[in-house]
Amino acid sequence: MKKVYISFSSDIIHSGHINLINRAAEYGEITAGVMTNEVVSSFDRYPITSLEERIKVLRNIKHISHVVVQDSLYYDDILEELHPDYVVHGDNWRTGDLAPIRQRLIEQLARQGGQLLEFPYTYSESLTGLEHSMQGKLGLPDARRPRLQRLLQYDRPLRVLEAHSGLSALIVEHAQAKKGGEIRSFDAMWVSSLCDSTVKGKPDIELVDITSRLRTIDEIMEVTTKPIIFDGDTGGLIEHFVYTVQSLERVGVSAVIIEDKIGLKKNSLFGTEAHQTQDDIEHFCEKIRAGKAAQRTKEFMIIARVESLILEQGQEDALARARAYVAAGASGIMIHSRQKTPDEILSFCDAFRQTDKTTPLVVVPTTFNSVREDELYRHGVNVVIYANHLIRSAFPAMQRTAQVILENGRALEASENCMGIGEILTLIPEQ
Ligand code: SPV
Ligand code: MG
Repeated sequence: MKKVYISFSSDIIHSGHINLINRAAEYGEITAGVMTNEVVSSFDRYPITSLEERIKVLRNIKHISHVVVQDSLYYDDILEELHPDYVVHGDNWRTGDLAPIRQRLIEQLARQGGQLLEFPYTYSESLTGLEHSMQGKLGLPDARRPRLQRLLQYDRPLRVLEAHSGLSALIVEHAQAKKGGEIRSFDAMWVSSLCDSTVKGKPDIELVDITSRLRTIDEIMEVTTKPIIFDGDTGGLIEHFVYTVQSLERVGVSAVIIEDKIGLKKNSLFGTEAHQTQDDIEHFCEKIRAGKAAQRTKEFMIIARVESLILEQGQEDALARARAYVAAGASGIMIHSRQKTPDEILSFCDAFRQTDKTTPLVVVPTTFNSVREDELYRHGVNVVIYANHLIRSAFPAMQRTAQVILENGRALEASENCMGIGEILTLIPEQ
């Protein structure tokens, strides 16, 4: 009996797949591969159903004899292990993002003495509608909120970029880069207090109130599906924070990060140049405990942000605080620094990981921006937040355009910096 391999990324098994399976069955015994959520979401939407459910569905399809997990976009490992005579695929991947994967598969099959069989891919109008509605569901609060916890299971650090409006959030949602055979995208969005204040022309001092911050979140939620991490500043009064937690959960935010400062908060990147007071450990632990007790969903995360390095209190203080906050129930620790090199962050992470292997660690490499995600991951970091880069890149572009119009008394010279009218009109398609 010849061996046939087909890999599945979709969580909707439709008649097109069944046609493919029936044709493949004419060539031999079928092993079906199920791509992990991590692999699927690197080039398609995040699956609505779990890996386990998708395995179960495939196991129960006539003609499928075995089901295996495919944990890479590439077929290399699976081919080494299975040595199939045939790999079957729809013919819809000859161009586009998956074309390099197809090419590498063909080369490896040639070396192993196998063959790629491509059959016409059939996809009906009604399936397009179903796909659209699945995409919409991913953005609903109950589907969005738990996803951050699931993404934290990935064997890589999560990449998070700031969003301060619907439009900037769409950029985070859709940005993609192909690098070294990998398709990269952002995993989640950071609703930064700095950016949410700056875009409103206000300083980052907890002046923009929670009602306004929730409006920003709502704008973002309306047009995107990726999980949201909310910058909760100090969390405010404990008596207020418990309400904030519930409001954030209700709208579908996945995590809030609160920093251990008290009184008038200033942005951390001022460091000791601005007067800032660190909260005492016990009071901040009480805030964490109150927030955890108030939350209504099990997946919502309250991440405690340690400001000891910012306020030059040293690593031992940072470690003592981080451990106390975890003991108080914090779902993760964010450690912040304004050094130009990542040394103090890496040193903290190494020391923290000696006694705590599991609590998620979050960093914000704004000043120490030469460090790469993989180096941070090697030191135990789970989430890397690019906290202010969209607003910092948008502002100089807008400023330059205003200047050029003034200098020339007309807009012609500014046009080269601007998107075309046709493009802006169709940038946001109607539903
Ligand atoms: C923010 O983005 O608002 C932050 C990160 O809190 S930082 O500006 O570095 O303090
Ligand atoms: Mg902030």
